[in-house]
Amino acid sequence: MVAHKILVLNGPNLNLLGFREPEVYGTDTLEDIMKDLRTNAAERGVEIVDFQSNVEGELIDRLHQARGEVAGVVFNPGAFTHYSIALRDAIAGAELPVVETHLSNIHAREEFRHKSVLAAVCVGVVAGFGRHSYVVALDALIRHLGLDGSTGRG
Ligand code: CA2
Repeated sequence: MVAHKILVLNGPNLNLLGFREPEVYGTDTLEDIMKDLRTNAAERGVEIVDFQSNVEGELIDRLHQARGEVAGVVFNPGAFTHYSIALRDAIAGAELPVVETHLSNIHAREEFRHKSVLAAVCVGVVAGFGRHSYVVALDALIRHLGLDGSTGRG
């Protein structure tokens, strides 16, 4: 395992960021967000690998592949958050710390978004800070893993 490598995984429709519904999701593209995150991570000695897919099975395959490849995962599962038991099983099986991450505050939105079927198998959840959610999630994961020189979980 390469200890200082973190996977940032993005689920369905996140490839549309910056192009549609800017009033909900802002004007930054996913590439803008990933570029900033890569710079932020590099300053802390961490390498980011990222992957986006609209296909549930591809996200599952990427989680399987991540085992032994990265130290942890920042994951915005998009709408799969609310109903994908298959992704929940993949996260549990990956035996990696995963931080569920959302741009929007899912609890302040439609009721069907309040429920996450993934949160219970993640180490934590960050939601509601727009693009900064990814930075907060990355920071929390780095600290959780003790990559910042701390002892881990806090
Ligand atoms: O707030 C988040 O990050 C979400 O994971 C975003 C998902 C949504 O289904 C979750 O409930 C919360 C949506 C992904 C982005 O979808 C777009 C749709 C149209 C235009 C731009 C993005």
